[in-house]
Amino acid sequence: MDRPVRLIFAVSCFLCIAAGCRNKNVSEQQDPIVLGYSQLGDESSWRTQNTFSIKSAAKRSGIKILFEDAMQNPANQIKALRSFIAYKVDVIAFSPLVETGWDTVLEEAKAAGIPVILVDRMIETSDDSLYTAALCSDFALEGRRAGEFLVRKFAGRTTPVNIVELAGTAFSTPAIGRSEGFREVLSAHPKFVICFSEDGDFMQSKGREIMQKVLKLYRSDEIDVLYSHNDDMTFGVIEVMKEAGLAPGKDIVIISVDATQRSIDYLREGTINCVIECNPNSGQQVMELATRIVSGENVPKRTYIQETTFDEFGDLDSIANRGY
Ligand code: GYE
Repeated sequence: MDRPVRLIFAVSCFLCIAAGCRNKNVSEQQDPIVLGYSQLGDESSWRTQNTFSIKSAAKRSGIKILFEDAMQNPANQIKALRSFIAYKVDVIAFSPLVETGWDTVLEEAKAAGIPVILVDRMIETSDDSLYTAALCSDFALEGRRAGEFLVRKFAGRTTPVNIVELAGTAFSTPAIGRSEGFREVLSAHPKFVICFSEDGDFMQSKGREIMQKVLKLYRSDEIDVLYSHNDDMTFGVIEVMKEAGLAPGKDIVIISVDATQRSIDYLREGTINCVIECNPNSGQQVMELATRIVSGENVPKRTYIQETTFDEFGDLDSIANRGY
C-alpha cells in the first residue's frame, strides 16, 4: 500500500470503529434501566400501597427493579445500597427510615457515579450533592393542616383543649414535620395543650399499646383530642377506645394522617373527625425521575407530592375511592 492509500484505509478503519462505538451506545441506551430500590419496611397500609405503586410503575415503565425491604432497620438499608453499588445499577432510589446516618454510603454511590433519588423521606446532610433528586410529601404542611382543623373545630372554646399525640418513627421526616407543623399553628393559641406525646412507630399494634397506657394515665374526659401521625396507629387507638366503651370522634376528637379507604369510611361515620391526606402512589413519578436522570436531563432537586385534607366540615360524599 502506498502512503495515500494507507492513510485512506486508516481513516476508514477509524470511522468504522467510531460508528461501531456509537451504535453500541445506542443499543446500550435501549437496555432497560436498572434501578436499585431500598424500601424501609412494611409497617403500615400506606407502605404496602407505596411498595405496590413502585413495583407496578417499574413494570409499566420497562425499568428493571432490584427491590430490597429493610424491615425497619437502617443497617439493612445501608447493606442494600452497597449491594446496588456493587451491582453497578444505573440509579438508586430509597426511602430512608430516619434522617441521619447516610453520608458515608451516599459518598460511595457518588464515587461510583450512581445517582440517588430520595423517595418519601428526607436525609439530613451538609452535602446536598449526595442525592440528585428528592420526591416527598410536605410533612410540615400536613402537620399545619391538622392544627388548622383544631383551630376551627374548637373556635368557640375558651378552656384548655388537651391533646394526646401519637407520633411516627422517631427521627423520621414525617414524624418531625407532622409534629413541628402542628405545634407551629397551635402555638398561636395558648388554649391548646399537648399533654402527652409518644412515638408509636406508625404501627397499629403500638397505637393500641400506647392508647391503653394513656387511658390508665388520664380519665377519658381529660382528653379532648387524639392526633395520630398515621392511620394504622389510629385504628389501634379506635379499637382500644371502643373496648373502653368510648365513642371515638365524639367523646374524643380524632385526627389521622394518610387517608386510606378505612379512615375515610370512619370519617364518613363520624368515628374520625379529620383525615390529612398523604399520597403513597409515587411510583410513576419515581420512574419518570429515574428515566430523566439516566438520560442526563436536569431534574428539580425537590418535588412535593400534591395532597389535601378531608374533614367533617367538607363534602364527604365527593371523596373518590382511595383504592387502598
Ligand atoms: O404516613 C406512614 C408510613 O413516610 C409518609 O410512613 C410515610 C409514612 C406514612 O408508615 O403510614
